[in-house]
Amino acid sequence: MPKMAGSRWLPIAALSVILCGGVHTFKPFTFDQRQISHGDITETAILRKTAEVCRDLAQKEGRPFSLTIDNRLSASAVQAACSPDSDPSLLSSIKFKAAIMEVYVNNWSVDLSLHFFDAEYHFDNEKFVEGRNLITQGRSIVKNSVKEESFLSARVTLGKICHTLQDFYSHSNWIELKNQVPFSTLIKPDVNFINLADKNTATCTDCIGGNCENNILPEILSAKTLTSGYFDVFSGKKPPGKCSHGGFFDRTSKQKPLGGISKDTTDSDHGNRHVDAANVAINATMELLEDIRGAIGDINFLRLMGITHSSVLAFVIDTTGSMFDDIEEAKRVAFSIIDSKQASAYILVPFNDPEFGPLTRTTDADLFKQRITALGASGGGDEPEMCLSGLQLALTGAPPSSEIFVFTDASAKDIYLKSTVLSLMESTKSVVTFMLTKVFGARRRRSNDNNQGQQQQFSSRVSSSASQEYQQLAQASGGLAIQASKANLPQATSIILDSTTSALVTLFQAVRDPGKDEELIFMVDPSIRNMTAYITGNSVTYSIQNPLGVLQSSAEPNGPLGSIQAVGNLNRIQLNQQEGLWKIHISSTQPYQLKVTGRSTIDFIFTFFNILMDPLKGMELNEGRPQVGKNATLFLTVTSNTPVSVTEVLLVEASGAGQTNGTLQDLGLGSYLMTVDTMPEGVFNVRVTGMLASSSRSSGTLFQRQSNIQIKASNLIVSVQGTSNLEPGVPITIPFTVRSPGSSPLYLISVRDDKNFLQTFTGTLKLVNGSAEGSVNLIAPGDTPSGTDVTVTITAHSSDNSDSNYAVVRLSVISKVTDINPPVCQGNMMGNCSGTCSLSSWELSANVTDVNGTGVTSVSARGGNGTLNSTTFVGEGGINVTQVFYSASCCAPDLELVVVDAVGNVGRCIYSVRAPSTGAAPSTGSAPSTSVLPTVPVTPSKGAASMAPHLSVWASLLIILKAFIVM
Ligand SMILES: *[C@@H]1O[C@H](CO)[C@@H](O)[C@H](O)[C@H]1NC(C)=O
Ligand SMILES: *[C@@H]1O[C@H](CO)[C@@H](O)[C@H](O)[C@H]1NC(C)=O
Ligand SMILES: *[C@@H]1O[C@H](CO)[C@@H](O)[C@H](O)[C@H]1NC(C)=O
Ligand SMILES: [Ca+2]
Ligand SMILES: [Ca+2]
Repeated sequence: MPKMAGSRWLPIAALSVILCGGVHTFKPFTFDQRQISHGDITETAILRKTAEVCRDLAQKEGRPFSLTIDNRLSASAVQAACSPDSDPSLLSSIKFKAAIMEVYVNNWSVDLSLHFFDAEYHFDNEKFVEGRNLITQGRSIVKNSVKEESFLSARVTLGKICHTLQDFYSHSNWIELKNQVPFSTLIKPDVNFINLADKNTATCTDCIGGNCENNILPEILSAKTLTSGYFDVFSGKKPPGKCSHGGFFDRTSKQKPLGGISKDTTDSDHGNRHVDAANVAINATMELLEDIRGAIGDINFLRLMGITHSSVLAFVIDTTGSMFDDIEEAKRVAFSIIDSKQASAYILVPFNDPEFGPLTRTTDADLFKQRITALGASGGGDEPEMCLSGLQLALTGAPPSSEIFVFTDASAKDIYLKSTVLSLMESTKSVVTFMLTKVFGARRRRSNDNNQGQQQQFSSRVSSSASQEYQQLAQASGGLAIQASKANLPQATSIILDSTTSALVTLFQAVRDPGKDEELIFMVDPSIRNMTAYITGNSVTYSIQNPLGVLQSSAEPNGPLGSIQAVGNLNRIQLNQQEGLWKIHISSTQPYQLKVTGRSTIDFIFTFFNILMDPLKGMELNEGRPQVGKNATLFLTVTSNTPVSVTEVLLVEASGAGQTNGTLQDLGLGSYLMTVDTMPEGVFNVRVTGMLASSSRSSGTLFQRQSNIQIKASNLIVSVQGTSNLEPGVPITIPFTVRSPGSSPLYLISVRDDKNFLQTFTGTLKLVNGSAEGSVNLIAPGDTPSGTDVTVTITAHSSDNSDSNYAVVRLSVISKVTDINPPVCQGNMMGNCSGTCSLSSWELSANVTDVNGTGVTSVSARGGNGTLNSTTFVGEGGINVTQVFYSASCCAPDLELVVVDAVGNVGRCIYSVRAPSTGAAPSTGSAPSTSVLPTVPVTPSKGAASMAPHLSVWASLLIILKAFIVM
């Protein structure tokens, strides 16, 4: 039976409109402001929780914190509140926004994958135990991934479990049971479910006409019995008397009892509770985030959310015999960046031949200094070295959108990894710059160059074809291939210092091969600081004109527009500030590349979506290259610390003047959707143009940004369905599909991973009716630590190698978790706080234990600013006890101890010396499993801010499906 897919939380409305002939009234680009989507819920929860973490850190450090934490926060406001020491005009929130986007795109992917049909992923069919298992297992992965510094993997899993958690509030009767707080049992595997409806218990009567109030049976409501709607696209079967999900796709709701109870949209059967459900889902998401925060700590929580305003320093260094000078120079640059605190994380990958790696990834500057100091230059044998193997490790290990620098003087022996490296660049959007040095003959070869002039003859180990390969890789990512002599390298490395400054943006870039006489024009807005242009190429001459008409030629190192530094094939031009249209007139017949950067808070990130509909497998979200000749959807987020609006998004030809326009839709909160009708062939950058609201001008000012990464479309699609996690020692198979309408039926598959877990894979695929399936088999060794991630790149090439596409899969290794109980506390409070608070103090002495568990690994204090000390001893029965002493002024009467065990179970012990309040006890879903002394009642603040939902991405993504569905 052909399967079809629809939606759960929001898109069902959009789809059913399409399918029910509502096409005539459905306006694809006018979105319904009343709906709150998974994306809205996730983003709101992350913004609020992140703001709370920063507020608590400020409190701990005695700093003021003035941000009001409600549902209307913006990423730039939270970023600013979290970065009190930064210059706000150079404080970009792009990494924060990118992290949020990574989380919610993975949240969506649960609906756009095989899991669409799996009830437990959506808390359908009363699968409460199974749904909770997904959440708590996923939560362990998140915590372990963070421990291993695999933040991207942590976000992937976090997004998925947020989906399941949020669906509970839409698909169960929790809201109808008049609960206004999250159901904490969903994140507490040690608490038993009570009052679940039995399989034989009827729960519903008919709901006819939609938005029905009373189809849940009165005895279910009065006994507070928990149930959820059944959902089935195919058979429509459900146990007798059970509630359904409801909506167009759910055939169970066409059986008695008719109708459903979902709150996915305001148009759902229980749509009048949509907003209530979404608001509790926001708080439930925050509760999950709070639990994760407890286990990983505040600093790691902020790193997980991308709240870091300094960059990552990522070096891939050739350590073969001739590299002594280069390594010394890399060391010097790294030390200077570390000492000026320009980077917050460091990545180092050495490569040699045949060895490469290991990857060092650390936030510890001293460790990085040690590792880079320990590098020596030796070995390597023949000329080519394992450069791309090293680069592959860096691309998979570095955060997305990193700047990676490769130092080498040799060609790549592993050039067969080129397509893998390109795929990883595209999927991570990291920028790779090559520092290619040339050896003066004396070092390795005979030479005739004793003259010191510019006309020196180089003797390069890098052959010209190899340097072309590096150039292609650099350009594809938006980086540069810089060629310098070893002696000149120190002048060329200023580019590394440039690109580790904060708020770095790309204004313009172009490549030409061959060059021609041409004028290139770009727009500079008033937010831009430290504008720098880079031109790489041999014998390139140019002149630059600023918006006032002032000229400077390449022959003037210090002119009216700025200073030019020429070294090797690189011209670095630091330009004085001047907003308006700049022109660079380049005359050269040689290939060249131009890139213009600056510092600004206005930046953007994007991803292409292919929405696939497979008659056998359902719907799928695919993030590979878009398809040639088909419509393509680009999801885009813009950040800025001042109000901006995007007016145009173009695909601009990387090596020519061609441009492709699309339809732009504003989704709110800085997000946009751009749809290109027909994806052209060729290589493109994304260019975003918009308006900067300016207080001094009535009309506003234009800004322009360009993507670093080059995009190209493909005739084929490689997609991976329903990936799972890896258990140490247990083999898994990842099935993948290659689809192409093209004429070439034979495809060559290459599969690579960064951990050597790969066993076998399908090497060639012959497409039948435009598609074929293959598989990849992996195994993680038995001793692989939980939280290790592996990045698998599956690339398909047409047999003539003219076309390729890829899928990048990230999997996490997770061992079975048997300890599900958080540590517990037993404490005594001492002191008398009845008088003037500043004159008295109180103390707590508590024993923290994790009986039969993995042991207490951390105890921290939240809320108070007293002093905390702890010691451990072996108590009765040989149990390890962590003894905690806390003392604080009576003016700080509250304390929350956060106690964590070795697998990340978080317990909270709440103490207060306030007079017990007479307010009602909080109606949480389950009692805390820790011993609690007088508790501070949780009083919900009045006037909870109304959601300002941004428009649903879904509504518009799904219009794309129209074509599939009517077929
Ligand atoms: C969510 O939590 C906030 C406090 O964190 C509270 O003010 C609000 O009322 C809660 N909303 C719901 C719907 O529970
Ligand atoms: C950026 O420009 C400012 C002046 O506008 C200058 O003081 C500063 O040194 C520059 N920073 C860098 C990293 O070039
Ligand atoms: C996408 O392309 C199909 C034809 O391939 C067309 O029917 C559909 O309307 C297009 N969708 C959009 C949003 O342009
Ligand atoms: Ca070699
Ligand atoms: Ca435990």
